[in-house]
Amino acid sequence: MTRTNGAAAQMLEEFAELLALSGGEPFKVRAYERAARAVEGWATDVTEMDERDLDAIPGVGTHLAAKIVEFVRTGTVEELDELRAVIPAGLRDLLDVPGLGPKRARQVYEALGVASRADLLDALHRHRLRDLPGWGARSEAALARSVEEAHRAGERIRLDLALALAEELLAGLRAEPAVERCEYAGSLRRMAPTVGDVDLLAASADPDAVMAAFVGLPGVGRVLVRGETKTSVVTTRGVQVDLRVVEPSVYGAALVYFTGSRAHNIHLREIAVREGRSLSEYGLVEVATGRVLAARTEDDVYAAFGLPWIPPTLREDLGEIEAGLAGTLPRVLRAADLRGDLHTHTTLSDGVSSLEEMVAAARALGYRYLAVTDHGPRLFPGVTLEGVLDQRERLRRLGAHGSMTLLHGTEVDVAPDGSLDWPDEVLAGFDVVVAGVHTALRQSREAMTARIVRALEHPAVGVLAHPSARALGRRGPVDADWDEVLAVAARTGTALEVNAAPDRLDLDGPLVRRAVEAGCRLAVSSDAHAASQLDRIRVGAATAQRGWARREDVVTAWPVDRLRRFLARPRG
Ligand code: DGT
Ligand code: CA
Ligand code: CA
Repeated sequence: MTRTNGAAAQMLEEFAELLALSGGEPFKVRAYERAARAVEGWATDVTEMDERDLDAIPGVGTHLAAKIVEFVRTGTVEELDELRAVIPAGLRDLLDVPGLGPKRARQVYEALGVASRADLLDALHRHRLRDLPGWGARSEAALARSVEEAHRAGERIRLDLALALAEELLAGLRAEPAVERCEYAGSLRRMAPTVGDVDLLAASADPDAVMAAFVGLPGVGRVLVRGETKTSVVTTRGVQVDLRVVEPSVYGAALVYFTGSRAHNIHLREIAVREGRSLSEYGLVEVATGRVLAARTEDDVYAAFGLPWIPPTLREDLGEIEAGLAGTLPRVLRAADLRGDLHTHTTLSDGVSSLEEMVAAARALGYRYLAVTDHGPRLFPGVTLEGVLDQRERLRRLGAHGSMTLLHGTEVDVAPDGSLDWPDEVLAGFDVVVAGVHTALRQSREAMTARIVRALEHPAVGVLAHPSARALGRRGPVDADWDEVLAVAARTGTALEVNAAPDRLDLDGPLVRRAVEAGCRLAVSSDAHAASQLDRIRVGAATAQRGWARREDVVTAWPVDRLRRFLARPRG
């Protein structure tokens, strides 16, 4: 994705928000949201497109094409400026309050004058919402809970955005001759779903030159701290970035230290102290003599503890040090082990790339197989059986050439009672059925567990998509009895997805670990809605690593024949 497409997408999203707040028609709001997703995923830079090219992007009609052209030409859109002027800024902040939504944000503004988050907290404390039409004590309490949860999550940054930023900054640093090596560290290197800030580490004999280059990089805004060893800045988009510079001879020790986690470091340091040693960002040192035992590489540092190199995704002090010492640390899944993808969309439902483009992109990545799994009619009423069978036919023709296996699948919606889109005989005709919960997410634990179990027990369902249905920064996981869900998935042989969409990462590390321990199979998939999004599975692999998944546990890493036998087996 290019920067301009991202900026144009943001403009369209803001439009959607403001339209929603000003009481705009829901279909119009959705049109802007859909266009934003399409523009973001579009491969050609919008600056190189005229109105007619833009019109050809799915979801972008002549009306929105004109707005994008105006935005590219002038940097803003007049109609958007007018909306901005009439809607209070504080009211817009309310849209980020999980569980409120534009309609209710407008309602509390008009009825109670709530025009900021502070106003909302105040109104919640005084129980002023429960008497509004359509509210009650229960919905008031639910909102209070979600405001509290969001507050706890703080202003953390999504992993994919932090990764893109870090890679851009590192490319800038690598162009500076004084930089010998540099990479990202901290929670970003551990591939946590969200990160508090971006930590970078560089090796150099000339820290001044590195710091000077760093503060001059494009996108760097305010400088918070500038020192010999550490400089902290805030980017123009408000993300804090810390850069540490160390001597090349201690790079490995510094990398261990700044990768963390804090708990992992503390555990290592305790072992060192017991052995008359000290561990810091400058190395592992023998206290009695001051001799440096290890510092240059991470391998050296871990080896001095009698440990194998531990992948950063495992460094959470959740048993990885004990397992390393005992020689039982598993060889976890690697991104390169993945051979294809079991969850992707095309323009048949809500994707922005055509079937042909998705297939070509998967071929270019060297995949052994690709499953195309457009939504069924429950979520996308425009998807007809005729359209699906036509897609199947086109897929078979595309698959006739070349060595990549093409699987025809569908992503079905699991209804509140656990039933699925399509009659059973239609479901049986797909190579793979991916089933996911998308609506009615606040069911009770009993109802939600029964709903998921029914989907797992359906003979045609091969994969349970994004099992917890969480949306990072917006909503937490559904309430389900996970022990029960995992036991049923293990018994029926239904794979649980590790969905790599950046706002999902679902299952996440802790649930992956429980799933592996329960004997479940996993499927790492991209849920790509654009050809450019297939490479998300890299982050999916990291998420599976965080749960100690081995290659053996992950069906998307299996040879195609074994995968096909797995998918063909009736479940239940
Ligand atoms: P974040 O930024 O909240 O997502 O999490 P981290 O893990 O990136 O934390 P951060 O940025 O505060 O520090 C980066 C790493 O530096 C951290 O993972 C471990 C190391 N570190 C920082 N402060 C301390 C400390 O006081 N003690 C120890 N042992 N390690 C520290
Ligand atoms: Ca950090
Ligand atoms: Ca930091």
